[in-house]
Amino acid sequence: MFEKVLIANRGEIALRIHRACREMGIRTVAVHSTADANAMHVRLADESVCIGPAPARDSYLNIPAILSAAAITGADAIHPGVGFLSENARFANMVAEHGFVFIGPTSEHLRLMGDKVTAKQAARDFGIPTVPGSDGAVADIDEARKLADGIGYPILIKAAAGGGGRGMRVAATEASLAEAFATAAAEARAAFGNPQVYLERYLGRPRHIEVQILADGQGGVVHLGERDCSLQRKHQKLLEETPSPALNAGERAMVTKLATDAVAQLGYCGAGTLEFLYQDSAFFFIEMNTRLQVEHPISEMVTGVDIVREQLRVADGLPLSMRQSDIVLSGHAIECRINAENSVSFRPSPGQITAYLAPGGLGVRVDSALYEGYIVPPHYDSLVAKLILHGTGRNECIMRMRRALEEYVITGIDTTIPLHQRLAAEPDFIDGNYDVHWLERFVARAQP
Ligand code: MV4
Repeated sequence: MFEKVLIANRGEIALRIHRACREMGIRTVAVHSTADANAMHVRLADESVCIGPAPARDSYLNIPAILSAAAITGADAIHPGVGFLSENARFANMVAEHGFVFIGPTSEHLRLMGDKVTAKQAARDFGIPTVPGSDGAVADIDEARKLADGIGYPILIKAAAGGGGRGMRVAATEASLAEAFATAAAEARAAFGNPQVYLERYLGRPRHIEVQILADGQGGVVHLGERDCSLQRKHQKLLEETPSPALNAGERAMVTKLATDAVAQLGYCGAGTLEFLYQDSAFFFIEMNTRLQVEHPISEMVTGVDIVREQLRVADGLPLSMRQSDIVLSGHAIECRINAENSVSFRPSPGQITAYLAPGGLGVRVDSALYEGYIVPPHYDSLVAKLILHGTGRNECIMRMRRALEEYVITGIDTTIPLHQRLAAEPDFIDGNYDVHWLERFVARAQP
């Protein structure tokens, strides 16, 4: 096993990776920007290296600085965490070229899934249903018009390099197709430097269901069930739960089998997530995330599997430490993402934490790098804590969520805790009755 791992990330996820390393006897190297000199991930790591000024492009995205930090500290491997460089194929290549192990899949798999057109093609080749649409990128508006006639309106135009909703436009009828096509392509070019777009039939009220996979590239492939991530605002997830309240056992068995069979055929190695839209009892693959995900703890809570530990093992050439038959999906788990934002206006709320007391007790996990006196910097993602609850059933889990939210003290900044408390009291949420658009309408009701 590796002796020393450099963690190329910050905040709660850097801490999460550090914890897995520590429990495996692996020493850790933290890297940080000047804004994060006093961050918890720096304090807990065995060593730390400042890699640049506050803006992420100068520090957490600064590839030469990160590789230099790995070289001077003698690290064996680099864990990219989530976001930042975690799905960057060029970075994965450079890590290997410099003699370090990239803790993640191969750069070929990163590249294949980074382009949504090739990802969708691969999924179809592996027998996974996808949303009816164009067979790959669409060259121009004339081709788009012809294809759209066959697919049927409403049509959704998506960026090949996209994800996270950027470069996406709906055309309700042919009258709006030309403008939607041009806007999506222009937005894709500006955001990703790649104007390629493709067409899909627009699903009006889907749920976002994703399957957590672990694979060792030696024939070992397991799933850890699905997560329902439909509660999003502006493509930012707010709360995730597993199992999905929308699926029955047959649907769960089907989608997890589709995902594991595809990942086995792909020869994938690492942790991965296949994203599906679910509507009218049908699943449609949309994307694959080739990294650890923010919401991974809920899958850990219902399985007892340490996902980061398995990532480290398979990156070192070891097999997965379990088979599918060893995994029991037990009870229900919910993650509340706590952001440094006002819970009504969603304005960012960086600043100093004046008091901090995290909840505890049975079935409660808190992944956070906050502490009293810490100053939340304004430069990064606003996620400051993940409150993860487990219960024997969904009702118990929601009661525990209410109890833990009530206990949680974070003062000095605004957080999304009050929003989670409103959500926990909302009949539609309690009934599991929501789609990907539900949260936008819910938060609109609270606007002054
Ligand atoms: C869709 C869709 C409806 N129909 N595709 C948004 C982000 C991207 N990753 C996929 N997205 C969607 N794709 C078709 N054919 C609706 C969405 C969508 C969405 C998906 C998941 C979670 C939240 C969402 C919010 C708005 C739209």
